[in-house]
Amino acid sequence: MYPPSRKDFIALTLSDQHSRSYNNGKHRRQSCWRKWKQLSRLQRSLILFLLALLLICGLLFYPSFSEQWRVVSDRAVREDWDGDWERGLKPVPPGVNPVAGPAIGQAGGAAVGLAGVAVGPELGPAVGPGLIPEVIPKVPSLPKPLAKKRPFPNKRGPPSLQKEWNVSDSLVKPVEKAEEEEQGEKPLVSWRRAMIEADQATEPPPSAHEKDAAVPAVPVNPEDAAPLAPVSVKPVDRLETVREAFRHAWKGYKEFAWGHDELKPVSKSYGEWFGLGLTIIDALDTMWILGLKEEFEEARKWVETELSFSKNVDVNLFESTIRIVGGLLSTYHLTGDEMFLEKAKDIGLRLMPAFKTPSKIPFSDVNIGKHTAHPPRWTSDSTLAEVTSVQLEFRELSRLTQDPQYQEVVNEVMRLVHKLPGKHDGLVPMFINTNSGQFTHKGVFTLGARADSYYEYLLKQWIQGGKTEPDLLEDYLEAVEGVKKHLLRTTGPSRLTFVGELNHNRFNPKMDHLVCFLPGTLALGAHNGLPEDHMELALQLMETCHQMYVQMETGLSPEIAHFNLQPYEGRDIDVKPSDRHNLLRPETVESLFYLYRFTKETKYRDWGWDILESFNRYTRVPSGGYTSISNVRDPVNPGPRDKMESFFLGETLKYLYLLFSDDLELLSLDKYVFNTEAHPLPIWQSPPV
Ligand code: DMJ
Repeated sequence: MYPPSRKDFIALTLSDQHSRSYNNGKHRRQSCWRKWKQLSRLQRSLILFLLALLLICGLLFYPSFSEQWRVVSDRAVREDWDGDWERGLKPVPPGVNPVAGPAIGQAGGAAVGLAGVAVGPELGPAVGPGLIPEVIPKVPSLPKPLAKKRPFPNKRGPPSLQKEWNVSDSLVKPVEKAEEEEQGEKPLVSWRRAMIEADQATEPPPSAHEKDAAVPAVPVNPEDAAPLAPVSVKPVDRLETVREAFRHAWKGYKEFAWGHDELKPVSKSYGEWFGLGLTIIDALDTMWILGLKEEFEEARKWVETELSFSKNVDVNLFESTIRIVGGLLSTYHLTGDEMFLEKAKDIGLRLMPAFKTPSKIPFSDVNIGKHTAHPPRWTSDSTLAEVTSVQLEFRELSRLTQDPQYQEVVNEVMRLVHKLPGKHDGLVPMFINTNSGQFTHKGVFTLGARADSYYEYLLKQWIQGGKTEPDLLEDYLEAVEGVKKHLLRTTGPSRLTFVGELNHNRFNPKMDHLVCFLPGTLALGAHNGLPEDHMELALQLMETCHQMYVQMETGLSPEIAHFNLQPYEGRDIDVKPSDRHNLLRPETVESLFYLYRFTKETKYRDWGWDILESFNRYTRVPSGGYTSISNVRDPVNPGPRDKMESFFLGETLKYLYLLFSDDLELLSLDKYVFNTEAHPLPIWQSPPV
């Protein structure tokens, strides 16, 4: 053998490598094939099946993957555009003339926007001579915060398949149609999901002035915006709008919660509290007042045939008294139908065991089936507002039945509290012990939760009884002085008057929305001859409660507001994250009703109208019902809580209706006194015995 030359060596090496790799490949292929042949027939079929499946999936999903990529790249462009929006370069939607004024969300902004809006009786804000758009149609079911972005064409279908908009569509769009469109065009998987969709391709949020001036829905296409022909528009009928809201709420309740306590409108189900059809009973007199005969009849039938109090169930004395006893008694008065009185007697009697306590201060809970009562598991205390806010109803029950036992037990509570030490210039602590009959947790004084309706019922019992019970008046007058002395302050920036809380001599500038019953109560007192400065205070507090709505981005008040006492510019109202919810509460519209009745100032109606519009905008659920929300500061996602409290129908809508009604004799405040759940009871013609 001769040694190979360098060239030969390279050639040999290459050929060797080649043949090795070739041989290796060949070998691999052969061994793969051998392995394949070694597999059982079943294994081979399985592998072939999986491969085929993969291929099919690939073919099926390819278009949607590519669409997603396209959306992602579109969104990048949109975010740029939205960024402009948030930075203040807000695009003006076609058809809306820009109006100078502070942006909503800035302190006082929306309030300024209200100025100059002319409103006639039962008419909405005028937007131009002879052009008052119908507002019922303008009842969006969900927030539609961002603009339908024309620069980014809708890729879901060819233009010919997209909905055509025209002027008459946008100006006079019936509610049903609006709902159909919302449901039809963007199927609702859930509310939250729907809002995500609204985010991506809907209309811009209305600015303060748009909202206030009741500007009609804006056509999305600039060409459509041109007014081609005169459009016939109907005047706003505020009363009809309230009726429509009621019907919408009732629709949801009827469909998903009939016979149960509360509607859960988003999940289309119900919540049970006492299992007594609370919403039906709470809403009875509202239906009667609103003239909703059909709805009233079906509710009446349910009460007559289905409602039974013979149930082994614990109910809260206060809640069942103000909602059930109050609701049944007021409906009896309005209709003269004895069936309601019989039912009221039945539940009234079943609640009586609550008063069998060592102190005569009632327990909070009663089992209406077993005729037993007890305090909550963790304490023998009762809430002060609860034990002192069942009096109007029990007293009326005695008058109607001529059975004194009801009024005796509640009058005894008032006598005890009247002479009880521990008040602070008429202000009461929040708890009272059912054994000792003494105040507990002394040192905290509030006009909000747990104390609120104590003050309200002092005045209202005095009025109910024909102003003949001096202790009630004395306690009320002293309490108002106590409020002025200890709880009243004004904010630094805008001098808003508010009622704070006292916590062991430390002032806390915190006010519950619940306190907004106070302007109405103070005004009612002044109307009944109490000092004129009560009325002045009522007007100031009404303004503050109004600001608690208009300074929020949704136009709805938070549950609790904190006020700024610092003497410098800034926001008057701060809301802590945990206080940002709105439960569809009535107190502000309740006070607006009283103030309108006593002053006839149309601004109170306009404020109420704005609140109704905000409820429609942010709390209305398309399939029926309204929901409490978690965040009044977030119009994009107010966070539906899936609960419609019975007081929305019992109180909120009723007070709105009465606020807009020109018939001042409809439940005249000289003839009726409203219980704390808005159920009107007659003022007695003869003094109590
Ligand atoms: C209602 O049940 C009554 O108005 C009560 O006095 C307070 N809470 C709710 C409404 O907010």
